[in-house]
Amino acid sequence: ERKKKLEEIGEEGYPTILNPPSPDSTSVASSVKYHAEFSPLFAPEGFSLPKAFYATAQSVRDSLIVNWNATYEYYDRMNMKQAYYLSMEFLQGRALLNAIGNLELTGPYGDALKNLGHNLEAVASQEPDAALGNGGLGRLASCFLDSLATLNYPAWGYGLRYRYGLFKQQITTEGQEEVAENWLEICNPWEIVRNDVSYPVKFFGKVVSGSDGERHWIGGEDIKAVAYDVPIPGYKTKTTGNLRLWSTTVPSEDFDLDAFNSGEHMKANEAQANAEMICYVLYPGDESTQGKILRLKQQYTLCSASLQDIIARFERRSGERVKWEEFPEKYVSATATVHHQFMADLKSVEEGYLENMTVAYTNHTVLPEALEKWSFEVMEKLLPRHVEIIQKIDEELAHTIISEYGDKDTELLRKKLNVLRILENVELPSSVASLIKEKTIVRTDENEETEVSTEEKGSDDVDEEEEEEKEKDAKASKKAPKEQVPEPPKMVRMANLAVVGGHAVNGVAEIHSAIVKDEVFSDFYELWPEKFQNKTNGVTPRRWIRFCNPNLSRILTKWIGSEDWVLNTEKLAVLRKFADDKDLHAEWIEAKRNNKLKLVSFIEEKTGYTVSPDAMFDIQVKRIHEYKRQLLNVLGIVYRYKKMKEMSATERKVKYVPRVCIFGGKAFSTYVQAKRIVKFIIDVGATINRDPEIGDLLKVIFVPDYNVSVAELLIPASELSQHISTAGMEASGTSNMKFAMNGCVLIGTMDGANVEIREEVGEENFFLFGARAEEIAGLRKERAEGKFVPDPRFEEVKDYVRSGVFGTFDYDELLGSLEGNEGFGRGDYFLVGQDFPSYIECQEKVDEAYRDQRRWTRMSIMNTAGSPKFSSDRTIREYAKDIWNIKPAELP
Ligand code: T68
Repeated sequence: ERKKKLEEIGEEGYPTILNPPSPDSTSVASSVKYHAEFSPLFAPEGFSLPKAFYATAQSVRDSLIVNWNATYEYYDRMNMKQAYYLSMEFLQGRALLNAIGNLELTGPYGDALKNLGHNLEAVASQEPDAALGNGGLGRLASCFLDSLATLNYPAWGYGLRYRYGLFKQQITTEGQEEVAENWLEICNPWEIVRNDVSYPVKFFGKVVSGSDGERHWIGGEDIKAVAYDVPIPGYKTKTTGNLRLWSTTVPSEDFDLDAFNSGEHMKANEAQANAEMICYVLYPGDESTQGKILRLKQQYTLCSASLQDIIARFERRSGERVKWEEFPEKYVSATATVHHQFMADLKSVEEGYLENMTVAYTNHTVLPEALEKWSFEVMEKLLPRHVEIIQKIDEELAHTIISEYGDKDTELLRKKLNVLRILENVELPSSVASLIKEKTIVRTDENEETEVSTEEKGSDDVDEEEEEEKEKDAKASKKAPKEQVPEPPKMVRMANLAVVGGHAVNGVAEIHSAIVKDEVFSDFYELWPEKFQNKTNGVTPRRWIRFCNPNLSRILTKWIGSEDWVLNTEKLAVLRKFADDKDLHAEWIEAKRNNKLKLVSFIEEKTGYTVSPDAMFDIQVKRIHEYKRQLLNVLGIVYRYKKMKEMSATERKVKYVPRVCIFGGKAFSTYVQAKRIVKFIIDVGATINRDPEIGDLLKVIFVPDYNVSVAELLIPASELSQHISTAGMEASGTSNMKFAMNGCVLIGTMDGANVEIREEVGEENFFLFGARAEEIAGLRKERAEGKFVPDPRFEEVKDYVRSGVFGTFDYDELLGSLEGNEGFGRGDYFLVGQDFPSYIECQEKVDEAYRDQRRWTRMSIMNTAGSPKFSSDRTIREYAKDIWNIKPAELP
């Protein structure tokens, strides 16, 4: 079809793609100088590093805009189906080196800057990280954008333009401190504000029936979402994707001039402040009701503005005749992230065009606290019309459930309604309720029939019965009856809404997708098995090998024979042939050592500690979370330290390989236990690093403010990388893929993508330990029953910490969480004690393998060679084919 259309319109129908600053250093230099001179950001005199960065970025942006416009125009004319990736997070990191790398202009920019007195790397390091995300979820979204553009898929990302990204982390002897990340302080040189692209977004108000028979949402608070576009260059292609970020403000007529003139200055500004607040921070605290409302406002703003934009584009591209029934097939395949897919803001949902057709739901976590529920009352206030629509969807779902289970088993019907419904503790309309009542007549004995309505009983049966018993007891003892149990809160389960509304639901690694099907959404899976899929995550080999590890890239290109591996990671498998080649080994070791040397200086600069490049670099970097078990790692280090102290100098040199244990990661500001873990790591480091007896045999480093740029430095320098979550809890993990690609050997549990990495790189090249996902429930149960007998080494290590070796901080709350056997917060929910023995034994095997450098280098090569599957290009192709139904379209 496309070919035909091309013939019709002819090549002239398309804009000539200008060759932006032609790729020679003279033209690049003059473009940079132009921006340095005319950019209003800096005083005219001088050419400081920051000024050089902004001028360079603006010069690169010129090239991106030319390609962006051509791409946009092309999609417009071809009217092709486009995918939209909606995510509350995008963790883009720095863009300069990535952009000039993708445009193949690294050489000319390097030379031009040299002529202007600067070094490209130093200029690039001026760029603040765009940290509009927390971790894996946001970084995945950014890798996807890179692959989409590189593979010429017509696709855009939609997100929010947070004024403050993820906080900056400062590390002191007290632990973590958070400082606001003012990433827009100078300006974001990559974005293009589209003041002509804005949409109204409404909150609160009420719904009335109009004379046209329709329901209308009126009154309330109106804000305006304005589009900011960030061009996303593909690698070696003109296709330039787009990340459209919404910023919120008031419609201009909303400024209260009267209030202002009568001296009420703050009041005049109130609406403005309220609107702008929505995009102020990423994940505003949601402990207060106000915080909850703000988060819901954020999620709704993203969905509402993006959908209005998508629909406006559809209408515009359709010309005179808008065929709504074509919308799903021709246009949208929005993939929404986590619980943010609140898509009911469409008349078309009611008309049935969009539902089940165009929205796909990707689940990224099985942690119960992340499967978000909204208070029905809060939602009713904030989005009254949507709640009506949700009720309608919920009612339809109830009918589906009744027709599926109603005639079989009344207990089952009740159970299914309880788990599957979108609305929790909310009554169904009387017509449906009576239908259910009809179906749920329970025989209590042979002569008597009792009616039990689902709404009255449901999961609270036991409590109510107990309550009655207690009342009887109270009467008998002539005491006043106890107060009634408060009504259970009415909630909207967003994940259920997403499963019901999505045409596809997927997990992000094989094991996670199995858990999604068989545990988290097993009842939905029974209802609609065809919806469920797996799409194993991936990462972009451009940023995560080619640009962050030039030393390794040169080796790969040389041994593979060309640079094709950047686009076809399958080629990496060629390395297997040379896994024992002495020359490759020598080059491989040298590249790793050079990367380690860079990290040594960075560590010294950031922490003041000097570490030896001859030691093994053992790294765990990720968000600090109990389930990710940084605590297991650090307790393992403590155990190692204690054993070293018990030995003679010679003994410990024979037994242990010198190691630098590096941690990095941020703890959510209100997550107390995670912050204690940070403090603990710092204290352990403070003691060990200053112990003259230990010297270079063991160092413990906490790298402050871990972010994308720091990862780009750490990953290439790493030799052992830890992915040690409690099995079944890490949906996928994506840094494990980056480490493997960069020739790093993994130690890990059978969790997330570890399972597939191990399969690809070979068991002998992966250090596996710990309980399996299918054992976890049983182990927790045993634990709760007091049957768990801790390993004496685990007790020993905790006692050692308690003895005060690492300072006077009270670690009782932290260690206490690993003890006892009752519930969350205690009773070692994440099974650190359970896995401790197998972990330390596995670490001994690591030492043994590392001591044999030939064996280790082979393992390292096999990890890179085994990583082709983990390119996000593969992931994106699978999504495009199996879920989104979009095709690549290269610009003519
Ligand atoms: C991560 N999820 C998974 N956040 O933890 C990680 N956030 O295993 C996986 O590799 C990655 O997603 C990409 O798929 C997150 O970072 C969430 O899932 C989440 C959920 C609700 C609220 C906030």
